[in-house]
Amino acid sequence: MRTWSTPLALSMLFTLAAQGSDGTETPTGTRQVQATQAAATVEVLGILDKGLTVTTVQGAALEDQRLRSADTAQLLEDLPGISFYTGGGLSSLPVLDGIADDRLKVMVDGAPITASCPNHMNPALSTLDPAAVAGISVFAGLTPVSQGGDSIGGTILVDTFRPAFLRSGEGLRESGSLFGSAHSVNNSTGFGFSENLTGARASLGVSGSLAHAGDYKDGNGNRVTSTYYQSGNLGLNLAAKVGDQVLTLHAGYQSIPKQGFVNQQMDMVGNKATSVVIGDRALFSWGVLEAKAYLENTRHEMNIGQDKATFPIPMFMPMNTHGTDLGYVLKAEVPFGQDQLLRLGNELHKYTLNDWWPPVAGTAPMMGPDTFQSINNGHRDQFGLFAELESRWSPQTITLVGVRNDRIRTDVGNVQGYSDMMYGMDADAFNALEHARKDSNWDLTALARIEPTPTASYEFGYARKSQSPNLYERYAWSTVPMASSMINWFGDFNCYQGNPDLKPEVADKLSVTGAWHDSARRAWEVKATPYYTRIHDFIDVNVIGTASTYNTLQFANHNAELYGLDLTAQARLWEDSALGSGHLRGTMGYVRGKNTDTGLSLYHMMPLNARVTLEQTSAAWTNAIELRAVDRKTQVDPNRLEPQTPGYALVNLRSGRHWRALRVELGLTNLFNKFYALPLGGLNVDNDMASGWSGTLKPVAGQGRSVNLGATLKF
Ligand SMILES: [Cu+2]
Repeated sequence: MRTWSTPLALSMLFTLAAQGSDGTETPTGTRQVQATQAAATVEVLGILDKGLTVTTVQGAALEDQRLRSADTAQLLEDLPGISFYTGGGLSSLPVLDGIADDRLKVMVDGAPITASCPNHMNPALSTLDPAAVAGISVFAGLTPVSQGGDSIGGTILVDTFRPAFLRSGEGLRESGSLFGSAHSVNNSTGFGFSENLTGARASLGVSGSLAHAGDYKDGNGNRVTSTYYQSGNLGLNLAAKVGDQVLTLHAGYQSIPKQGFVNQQMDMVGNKATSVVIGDRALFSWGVLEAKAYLENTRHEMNIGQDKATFPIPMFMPMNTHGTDLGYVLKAEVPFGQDQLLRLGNELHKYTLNDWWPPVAGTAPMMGPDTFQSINNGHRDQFGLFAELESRWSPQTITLVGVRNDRIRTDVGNVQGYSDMMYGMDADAFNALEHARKDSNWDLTALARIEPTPTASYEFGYARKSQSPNLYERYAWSTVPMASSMINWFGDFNCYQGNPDLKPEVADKLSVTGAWHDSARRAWEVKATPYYTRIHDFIDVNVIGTASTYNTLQFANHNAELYGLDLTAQARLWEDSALGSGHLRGTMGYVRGKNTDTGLSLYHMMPLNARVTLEQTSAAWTNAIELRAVDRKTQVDPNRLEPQTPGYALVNLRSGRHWRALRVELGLTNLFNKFYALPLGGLNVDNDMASGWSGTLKPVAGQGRSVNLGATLKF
């Protein structure tokens, strides 16, 4: 049997199947032998986790990365095609090849988590600490239907846990880690621990962390208000091996008592998230069956936070959100012979949302005397079915074809505003409408991977992906700016209104990835992914009102196109010399997006950007210098009054040393203390608020120079 040997061939999706066949337990009996053989075939095929466009971050790279930021999404920052809408220090929204936020499918331990906030302050990756992450896989190119569904962008899979077991008779193994980090730019500190007990039949893991930061300073030494945060996380993982099955349980709890949002009028003043995921992976003579069920519960509170409360005209306004994600995922993997693998799946995802804003005494009729119901008893239910066939035609040629249907039903109850006088007309009009909507969305993927020579491989194909609107896009109902300015996950200070007649988005994507390397895949590699996506019924906006510093926008279907190029390259410069070994790595991303109805640029397109890292490693040391360069942002969306941002270049240094189980890292980011504007950071609403709404909205500035210290002790 042949195994793929790309540098990215880091298996994670099939870890459990491998454990069934790697000799930790000697199989006895024919049925078990068949089951292990089936699992082995699943393992060897598996284009999913070994494809050219799948990138996995784990191990040392992950440990390095998490000493740098308390924001879990930032673990992905070195990957090609990735950028971030920034806002809160823990809650940035990833963008993959120009497609952002909840258009990406993000799964934490197999469970999708929906942001439950009209500003998307609590997206999936913000619900756990970076230290809890055991591995991340990113599907950036053509996402297989088994990894997609109700998403037009790529897929990000985060695992906090990979069950492992000892051989019988090896007793019990205890392992764990302690870590701490500190950053001078915002006086942040982070602490965490993990503790694992592993036996032959069961394993147990617990982890916890605390993170705290003040406001950061920009390159001019000015404090960027409302960039502080504080969070606490706890995780529990259990796994048990019962015959040919592995049962898992993951439970997580997170509290974020405060997190400032410099590009929003509101801050997070409380967020509690609890999650439970149970899983069962079973080997049968016919293949592998995986079942997962999850429940995630988020209680979210917004108001103006500690910085905004000190401004001349503090505008207190409590806003509460409660969301739950409940569902299951069933996947069967059935090998046919040695060369074909059929995947069948079914999933159900029931999301519920309530968003209500209590009255503020003395402010009627604007903000009282009643409770404002933004989303009342909202539901978004997804029922998906898929089939996917992976075929190996020769050791050099693999194809994958899949089809998937998702039925999405959305609905909300009737609403009321703070007062009849100001909000009654809108509420009556909305309540008179039929709210329930049903969509039936079809996805298709057809891709091939070929390796014509030992020094080149190509992956190419076509994907059609669909996504229904989120609840705010369909049902945010108020036309009063006081209320519609709160519906905004773009950081652009505009007012947003929903549109119950929105249709699902349908994206057609063509993509090819070419990878060229030396035959041993050690000395060098260059990888390029050009892509083109046409999106039918893309949910963009129409301008329905203008004011001096903002527009009132309504979500509306438009046609759009996106195209771009992701490039990565790496080379070994020297090895085994007195200086250890040296590597040069680089990534570059280019993307353009256009509303083809209006000819305008799509919002928040990351300008051309590149990162080059020279790294020197020896037995104990890792030293690196990194250059990050970002071009001017000139492609902007005038409908959102999006500002241009200047180009910039940053230099970062880091040095790490091991002493047995202790690793210490010292880093210097933004070495020259360069002042720069974040191209996807939105507008600094705080400054405008502090100046009594004088109308000076500027892009949010990035972090100035920071001395960073991190240490990890493993035992
Ligand atoms: Cu919020």
